[in-house]
Amino acid sequence: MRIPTPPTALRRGPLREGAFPSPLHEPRTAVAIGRWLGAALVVCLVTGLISHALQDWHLPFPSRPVNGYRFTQGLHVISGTAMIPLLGAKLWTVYPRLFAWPPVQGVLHGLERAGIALLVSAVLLELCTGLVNAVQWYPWPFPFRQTHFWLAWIAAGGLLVHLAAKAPLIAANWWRARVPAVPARRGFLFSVAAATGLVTAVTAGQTVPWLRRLVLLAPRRPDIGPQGLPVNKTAAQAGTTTTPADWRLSVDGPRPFALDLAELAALPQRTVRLPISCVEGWSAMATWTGIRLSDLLDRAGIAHDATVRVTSREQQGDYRVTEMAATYARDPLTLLALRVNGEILAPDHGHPARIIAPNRPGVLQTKWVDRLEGL
Ligand SMILES: Nc1nc2c(c(=O)[nH]1)N[C@H]1C(S)=C(S)[C@@H](COP(=O)(O)O)O[C@H]1N2
Ligand SMILES: [Mo]
Repeated sequence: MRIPTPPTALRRGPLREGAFPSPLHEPRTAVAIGRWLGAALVVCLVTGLISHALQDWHLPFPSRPVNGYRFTQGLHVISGTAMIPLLGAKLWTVYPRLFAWPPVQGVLHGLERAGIALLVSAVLLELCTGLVNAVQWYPWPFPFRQTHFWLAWIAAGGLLVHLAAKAPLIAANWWRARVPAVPARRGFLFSVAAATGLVTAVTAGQTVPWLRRLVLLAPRRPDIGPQGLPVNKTAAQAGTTTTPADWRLSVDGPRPFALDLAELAALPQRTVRLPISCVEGWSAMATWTGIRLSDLLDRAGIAHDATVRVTSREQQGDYRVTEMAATYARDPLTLLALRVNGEILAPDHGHPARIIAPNRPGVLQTKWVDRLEGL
């Protein structure tokens, strides 16, 4: 088959013959990197869906294992971060194809190229917004969570179409032994793997304890913050720096009651070890002391299977109210905590009282709680 070339006038820059001399712009390299990228994308998608199911769909997840969300969300941010160098390498490998001639060779080819454009844009946007969110910066006017969610579906759909369109090429290049050797390929793949490993190693310490000493690039160190625990929203940001003298916790149910801090502190206290696992990828274990939520609910006569609404003293903010399914509210480890790591809660950690429950996203661990209601 004669490969069409661009008209003479256009044969310059990336359209000139031999514009891309590297031998690595070839399918076997693309397939090798694509496999890692695809695996990271699947892990990222599944763990992301778990996070959405917990935060937005209120699916009945179990409250154990206590570290479940810490694990899945840690993996989400780790796999997403690893995708950045992998995607860079993959795009570099295939980008000469952008300048293929003619640009569109028919309806199917045109559709395939449009699909790839959609896939690449969705993944790039997803990774950029995810990364920027992980450093707690929201410089755009659209809601992050919904955008991140829908882009993920576009990326997943785009990937399926891409895999289907490229299936024969992928199959032909799957096994190294069946394709011609390219001298620089091993070195290149090794460098890509090393770069990915390095990026992972210097960021994963925000959630993986034994990588903590390597955490150079992660936005947060899990052991730095008041009382040895990072803070997402500070009391100053929430407008809750001082607790009013007449503060009370109200519990609304068939037998409603209200208690001040001294009365709460006089109730039987429990101590639990539970992590805060932030959706932004950091997590940290802490020792919490407070009243079993279940004890407070029982005292108000709230039914065992009731969902519980938790309200914060914070006036505004997306996380001032949470609804907690009975599986969490009735877990013996779920506390209305008054202390952390042996000290009275600092204002930044939710003084005078906050929720701590097992296997929950950090955003649902409401701080500055002043009201509980059975629904
Ligand atoms: N009322 C209220 N509670 C809140 C938040 C908030 O913005 N408002 N942020 C949540 C988030 S995103 C996280 S990760 C945890 C962090 O708890 P910490 O700051 O005590 O570590 O608090 C959660 N509780
Ligand atoms: Mo968070």
